[in-house]
Order: sequence, then C-alpha cells, then structure tokens
Amino acid sequence: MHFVHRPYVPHETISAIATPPGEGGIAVIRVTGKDALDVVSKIFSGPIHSYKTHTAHLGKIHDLQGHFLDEVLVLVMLGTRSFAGEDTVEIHCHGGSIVTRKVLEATLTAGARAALPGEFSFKAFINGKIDLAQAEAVQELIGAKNEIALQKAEEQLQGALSDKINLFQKELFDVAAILEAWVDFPEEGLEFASKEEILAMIESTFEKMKNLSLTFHEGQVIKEGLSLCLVGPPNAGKSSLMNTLLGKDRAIVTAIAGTTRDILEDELLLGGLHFRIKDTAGIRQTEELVEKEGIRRSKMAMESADLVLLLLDISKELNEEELMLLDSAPFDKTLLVWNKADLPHIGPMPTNLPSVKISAKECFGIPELKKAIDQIIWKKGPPSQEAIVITNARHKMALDEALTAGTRLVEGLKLDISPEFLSSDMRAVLRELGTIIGKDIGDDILSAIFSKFCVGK
Ligand SMILES: Nc1nc2c(ncn2[C@@H]2O[C@H](COP(=O)(O)OP(=O)(O)OP(=O)(O)O)[C@@H](O)[C@H]2O)c(=O)[nH]1
Ligand SMILES: [Mg+2]
Repeated sequence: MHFVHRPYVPHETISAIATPPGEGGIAVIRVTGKDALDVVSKIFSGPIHSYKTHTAHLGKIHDLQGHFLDEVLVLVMLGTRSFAGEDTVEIHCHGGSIVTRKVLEATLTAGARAALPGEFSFKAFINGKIDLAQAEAVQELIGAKNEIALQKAEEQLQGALSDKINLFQKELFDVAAILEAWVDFPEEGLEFASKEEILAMIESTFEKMKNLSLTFHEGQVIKEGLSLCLVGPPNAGKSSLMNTLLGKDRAIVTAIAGTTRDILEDELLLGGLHFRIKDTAGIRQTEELVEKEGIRRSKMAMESADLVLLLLDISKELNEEELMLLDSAPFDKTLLVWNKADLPHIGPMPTNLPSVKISAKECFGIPELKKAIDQIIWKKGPPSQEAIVITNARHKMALDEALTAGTRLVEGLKLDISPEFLSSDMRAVLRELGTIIGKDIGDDILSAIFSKFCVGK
C-alpha cells in the first residue's frame, strides 16, 4: 500500500497543525500513531503515559533542550477511539502562528513525522473507521459553501451514500452468484432463476443507480454554487439590484447611462445556495471604446452564466435595441426582471420568458424574485431533505462506468450470449460500485484523492 507515492508504514506516528493558519485563540497540533504518547512525553511536563483515554490535562510544552514553549492542554485518545483509529494526542496551544509552529517542530524533533495532506483521513480509511466516500465527505464538509452542501456532506460522512452503494451491491450479489454458477456449470443452464427473473432483479437496481447518477447535476449546484449574471440595457437598475441582493453598497449607481464598465463580482447566499453574482455593463450600441469592451464582456458573461437576470425598465417603452436583447436572451436560463415598478407603468409586455416585477430601489418584489430564481434552478423541484445526492465527480464516473457494464450485461442476457461475458460484466459493475466506497481501489487513485486534502486532516 502506498500513500501519495510513498510506501505506507502502518501506525507510523505523524504530526500536523490541525487548525487553520493565522491567529486564533487556540491552535491544535495533532499527533497520531503508535508512538504518539512517547513523542509527546518527551516534550510535555505531565505523566502522559498514566492518563486515561479521552481526558484533558493542563501542562507545559518545552523543546528537547528544555526551553519552555507554551502552556497547553493535552487531550489523550487511546487505541482505536480517535478519528484516525490510532493513539492520538491533541495539543491545544495558544493560537499565534509562531508558537504553534514551535510546538509542531518540537513534536517532530521528538520523533513524529510531518503528516502529508489528508494523512489523518487516510489512516481513518485504512483503519476501517470510515470508508472512502466518508473520507471524501470530510473534505466536502470543510469546503462546504452553503447550508445544503454542509448538510449533504454531513449525511455522506454519516454513511448515507455508502449505505446506498452497499445496498446496490447486496442486491446484485445474488445474481452475480447465479451467473458465476452458470459459468462453472454451463450445461446445467440458469438453475436458480429464469432469465426474466434475473433481468427484473438487475434492471430495478440499475434504475436506482441511474437515478442516483442523475442527481449529480443537483449535487454540483449544491456544492459549487451557480453563476448569476445581471444583464440589460444601461440604466435598467442592474447595479441597484446587485446592491439590494447583497445588502451592501457594492456597485456604483448613478442616473448616467453606462455607469458600470467592468464586470463586478461578489458572493451571494440565496435560498441556502451559493451564487457568484456578476453585475455587467449595460448593453447598447456605442462607439465609445471602454464601454464597447465592457459590453463585449457583458455578452460573454451572459453566455457562460448558469442563470441570467435580464433587467428592463418597466416604466418606459422598449426601444429597438432592448427588444433585440429580449429576443436574444437564452431562454432556458433567463429570468426577465421588470424593474422600476415603483414608477407609473402600464403592465409588463407579454413574453415567453418567466418574469417578475420588482423595484430594486424601493426593495419590493425581492421575495418573488428569489422564488422565481429557485424555480428556474430546480425545474424538477428542489432536492428533498432526505434525498442522497452525488456531489463528487469521481462517484459520478464510477456509477456511470458501472451502468455501462450493466447495460452490456442486460443486452447480453437478452441476446443469450455466453455466461463468461455476463459474469465478467457483472464483476465490472460490482467493482466500479466498490471503488466509490474504496473497495479494490488502486493505490494511485487513493493517493490522488487524499493528496487533495489539506495537511492536518
Ligand atoms: N425609480 C426607480 N429607479 C431605479 C430603480 N432601480 C434603479 N433605479 C435608478 O436608475 C438609475 C440607474 O441605476 P443603476 O443601478 O446604476 O443602473 P444600471 O443598470 O446598473 O446602469 P449601467 O451601469 O449604466 O448599465 C439610478 O438613478 C437608479 O437610482 C427602481 O427600482 N426604481
Ligand atoms: Mg451599473
């Protein structure tokens, strides 16, 4: 077994700062491995070998020369009862980066090795504390940008996805056994079930696998968030709406048409999701060089956005250019926003686009706008609280590979091809499913996964 291209020495003692860099009240240095207690005993003032598991003790850390470094709290977790599943000592020291580094260095000179990125999670995986999908969930938990992503990562960490994959495998094992028997005794034929029964069994599992794979789009929306672009003619109120949505005075607003030139970006949390919102230059015919470049960028931003809010001024008649803009809006991702509804107006012009009426300036219609955004994102309804969603591209790929082999298997069964091929396809399905939770997975893939983690995790 290798970890990040080095042979993995089981239970080797590693150490790293587990808290983020920078100043903080406290920082935690985590020492894990078979010599964790020995290592810390060389630099800690208390009788650490005598401590009971899961107890905290106040004491002093000094380096090997005996120089005092910090007053700390050590937390001892013995045996398998720790995150990584090996003896662990956490040193809670003061949070300045120099003191933290010095304590870390002391653990290293006392015999620990500097942990590689993700190595604690790797130990947890190797020691069977968590499977691979759960280990990956740790990373997603840390990187979660919004409430829903956090919730989904927590569920994955608790094993919701792993349970589902295990269930698929379990459902397929019976058929796999029948197919293997058929390979061994071909003249006996399919003894334990008819072809139709086998097809019914596997097709229902494959259907569930397919549905899970289809949740990846939702998963991406939840995990990565969406880009949302405000476009429209000059003076429609794009920058005003940007400010209203963000709840801060982010963009310059003036009555002069052509105020915004560069694209302004910010982060926005809306309905539990994470958006990257872009305010753009108003689109119109112009010969002015800077504005022209701004407009070129607006159009590019509109094309690449996941969601476009096309703003138009409801209080005045649309001109030729605005009508063209309306016509060219990408239908499946545009929400038409009639702004300035606080001013006198005659009802919005009918269009095929979903639309809302708001006033960015007087802040009305904003809840309706948020609802309309939600409806465009979740065309088939929002993901339910309990639904398991695939958020990781590796899982999606493995599921799709499994489904490809599954489709071959179904077709092969229908065409009565030789059982060797059928059982080989079934093995491929099971193998691909297994890779999601880390069964039969190559060292290189494991290395690649864990090396993306941060040090200390
Ligand atoms: N009455 C009214 N005025 C608004 C509303 N929204 C924006 N305005 C005004 O319209 C003018 C232009 O607003 P901006 O937000 O700068 O418009 P913009 O679309 O960003 O304009 P450009 O950056 O030039 O493309 C300002 O004077 C705003 O105060 C609104 O809902 N009602
Ligand atoms: Mg603007």
